[in-house]
Amino acid sequence: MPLPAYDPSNIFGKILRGEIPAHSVYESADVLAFMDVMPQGQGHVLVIPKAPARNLLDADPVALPALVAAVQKLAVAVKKAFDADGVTVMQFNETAGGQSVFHLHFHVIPRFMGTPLKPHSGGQMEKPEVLASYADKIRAALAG
Ligand code: DGP
Repeated sequence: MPLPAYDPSNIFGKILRGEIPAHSVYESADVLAFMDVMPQGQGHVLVIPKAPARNLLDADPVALPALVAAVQKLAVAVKKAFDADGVTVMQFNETAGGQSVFHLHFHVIPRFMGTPLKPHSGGQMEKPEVLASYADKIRAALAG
């Protein structure tokens, strides 16, 4: 089946255009990182390219090095920010692949021994003040 075209009305497209708010933690010319509103664990960050791409299947390979470098930067930062034991990086493609927002993104989640992840897109919205406190810690780790 052919891949549908990128639809700029997706929620991450709106965040990129500043049409809806997000708790941003990192921005470069190519990439934005912000807190997931339905975190699967404390400090769950999403890293997205600014260039339009539905997912990894249609992304311009030219955009990937900067994106993956940012994923690494955020993985190191969340591990430090939360003194985590490890970090899980996830990425989903198309509905059958578990994707629900159709702008390419990587999930970066600090992990703690013995603490399972909450369900993916579990529908549990985190309180804005909690997301803001996570974002503060990650920005501090990036700055330090
Ligand atoms: P995926 O299934 O990989 O497409 O995951 C999409 C993630 O996006 C999911 O973990 C929940 C998160 N999410 C959904 N809507 C919003 C939103 O409006 N703002 C933010 N920050 N995250 C969102």
